[in-house]
Amino acid sequence: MKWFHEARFGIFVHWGLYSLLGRGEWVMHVERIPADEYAKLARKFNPKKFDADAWAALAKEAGARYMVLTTRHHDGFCLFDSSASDFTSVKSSAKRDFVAEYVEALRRAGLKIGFYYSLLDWRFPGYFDREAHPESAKALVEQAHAQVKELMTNYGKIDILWYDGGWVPGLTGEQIADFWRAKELNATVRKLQPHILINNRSGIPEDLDTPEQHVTASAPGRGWESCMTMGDSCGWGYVHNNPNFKTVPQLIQHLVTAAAGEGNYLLNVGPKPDGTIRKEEVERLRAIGRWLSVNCESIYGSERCPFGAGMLGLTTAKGNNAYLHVFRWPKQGELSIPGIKNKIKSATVLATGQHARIETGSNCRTFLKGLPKRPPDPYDTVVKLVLDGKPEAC
Ligand code: FHN
Repeated sequence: MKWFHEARFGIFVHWGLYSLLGRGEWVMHVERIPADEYAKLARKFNPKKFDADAWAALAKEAGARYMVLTTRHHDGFCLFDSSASDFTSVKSSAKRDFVAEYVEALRRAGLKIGFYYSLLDWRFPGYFDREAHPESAKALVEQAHAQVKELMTNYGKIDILWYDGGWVPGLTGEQIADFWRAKELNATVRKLQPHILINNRSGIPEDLDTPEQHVTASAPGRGWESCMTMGDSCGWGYVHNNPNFKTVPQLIQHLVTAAAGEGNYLLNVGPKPDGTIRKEEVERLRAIGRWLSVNCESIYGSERCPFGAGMLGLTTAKGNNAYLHVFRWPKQGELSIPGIKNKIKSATVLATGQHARIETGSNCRTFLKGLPKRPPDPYDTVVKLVLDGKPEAC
């Protein structure tokens, strides 16, 4: 978990046949497109502009430390070579193993590598009705085991296995893990990839909780990662007209909220059918990267801080340092922070290097004065407090 806690920020990528239709990754199921009709999309999926090095470069520019790519989503189409399926990007018009290209590019860029894998596959009637199609249900589980083993064997060192689609109609709790034979499968995964992190979506808690579209911390000591779309929550995959992109301040506040809870933020992009990433997503990732380039010490490897930032924002900590994340810069540039027990040795605005004058008041209040009236950073001004020891609250 050490690298994961240090990383704090990853990029989720939802890309596949559904990208061609531009209405999100659930289009086959929601629009009731018959599997054989949907499969014809594979003849048109030939993304000449796909460039995994460009994806990796954008992730680095954003300040992300890892990526998670949909190797196969619920529609069953694999972006990798599989002996367990003919419905793959290698055996259709693209004739490319995009997962292999993705892995090699991330290694060149020094990014950690995550594989998203959907256990369910809508093409199997046995998924929807196990009693009526027992052989199909069995074949579905066999496909999952075979393909996860391929992903864990054929692409070198993989850092995260991001299961999804583990839910099964009519089953709950342990029944789900039993249906997928998840215990057996994950034991094989860990034998093939001893250091790997596995999320909680195969029916077993494993290493990581995965709150989705919200940032909610797990208990101290438990790994967790919030995943989120930039646009509407229905569209992890490319949605052509997506009117609802989150603003940069919103995205940075989600990242800070995750870091404040000792968790990670996995922010999603949905590349276009040609493999390029749309400008709305590129612009936001670059803006986050510019902010992180100045303030990254307050995010990477962050720890929970026992005191907050009052009405102004949130706090993160690291060792004897606390970081005030001021989303709402006060009118006179004077920060009132309740609850700091420590003696503060210095208070410095990371964006400008400016030092604040430190005064203490009644009721365990700290006042930071002498700072500009206008916020030094438009999104989140970070004030670094060097303390006389580990942060303590009063
Ligand atoms: O059904 C999927 C959805 O398409 C998307 O992949 C998200 C990402 O976490 N997971 C499932 C919904 O919870």
